[in-house]
Amino acid sequence: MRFVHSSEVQQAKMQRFAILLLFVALASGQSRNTTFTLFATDMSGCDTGSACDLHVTIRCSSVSSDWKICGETSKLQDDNFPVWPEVFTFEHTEGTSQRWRFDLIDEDVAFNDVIATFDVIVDTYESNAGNLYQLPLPGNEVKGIFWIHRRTLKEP
Ligand SMILES: *[C@@H]1O[C@H](CO)[C@@H](O)[C@H](O)[C@H]1NC(C)=O
Ligand SMILES: [Ca+2]
Ligand SMILES: [Ca+2]
Repeated sequence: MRFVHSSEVQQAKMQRFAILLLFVALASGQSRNTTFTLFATDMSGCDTGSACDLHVTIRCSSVSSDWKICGETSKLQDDNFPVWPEVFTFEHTEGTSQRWRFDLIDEDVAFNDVIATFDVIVDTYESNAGNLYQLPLPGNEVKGIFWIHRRTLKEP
């Protein structure tokens, strides 16, 4: 009968831990910045008798950070094809469950309505080769398409 020396057990544990760390490092890839602007097309149904009055708030979360506000556009009055001027840049690390949540909000006299919420898995967004990411509104009342426009910033 052979007794395993405690330092051998310790060593085996260390090895397992090192392998685990390696997997985490491999699964969560490199960080890089991703830049986009936002627009919407063919909006309708926000108000009776006038066009939509839209702005967007962006919330983000990841495996290491709870939901927080991380961006907001300006408010564009009476515009069913709003093109928000703000340029957003966020750092993305693959494999860290990063999410963006876009709330599309219509301004009203009495109160503002969140007319649509879009959840985007950033890994999925980033693996998409195109420059335009299309998010149709699911609602019956307010219709339209919300777009994320990937931008490439020139190196300085
Ligand atoms: C992303 O941009 C910020 C602000 O310009 C910068 O501090 C950061 O180092 C950049 N991250 C990467 C991974 O390039
Ligand atoms: Ca209006
Ligand atoms: Ca309105």
